[in-house]
Amino acid sequence: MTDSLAVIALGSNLGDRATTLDSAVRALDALPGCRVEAVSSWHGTVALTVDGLDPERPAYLNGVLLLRTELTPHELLDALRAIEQSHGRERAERWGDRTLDLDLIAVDDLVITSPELEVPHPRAHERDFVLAPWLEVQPDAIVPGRAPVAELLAERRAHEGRP
Ligand code: A4P
Ligand code: MG
Repeated sequence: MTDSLAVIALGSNLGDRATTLDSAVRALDALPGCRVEAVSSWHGTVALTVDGLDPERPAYLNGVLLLRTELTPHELLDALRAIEQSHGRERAERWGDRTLDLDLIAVDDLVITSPELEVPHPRAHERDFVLAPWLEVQPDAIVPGRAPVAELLAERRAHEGRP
């Protein structure tokens, strides 16, 4: 059986965030045919809402992990949804506060466009809270169809005038 390397982004801004993220890592490693290969550090980030960055909202902890998997991307998406549910995730508003968000960022160099799954994740390339931890675990990563993660992050930082 061939396996794939999936890039998964984790986020939490409610409850005991680090405990939740650590528990999600264990749940992903316990999935059939899956093994966690690398986990970034947890980055504290300002909440991005549909109206922009909002420091008044509870701050997020974000991270990225690499998962070696025998599951198909759709099977993996279903598994991510189940793990979110088992960690108390409730869907209220789009980009609202959440105990756990698991997004499938990339799977090898696949490009998937289906109603329920888009890979690479359509907003990953413009989000520091995905790119920075991703770079940590995979310094030579490329967003399929776009550019190297290091380049995207450097461009964003140059633009914002940050170091
Ligand atoms: N879906 C399609 N493609 C994917 C994919 N590659 N990975 C569909 C995961 N899901 C994918 O997602 C909505 C639907 O997208 C799913 O049913 C799935 O079929 P959701 O998790 O139910 O809802 P959501 O997360 O609120 O929406 P969305 O648009 O995925 O939000 P994002 O883009 O994930 O953003 N601020 C900070 N600082 N840190 C964060 O982590 N996260 C968000 C959520 C907003 N602000 C944030 C953060
Ligand atoms: Mg999501």
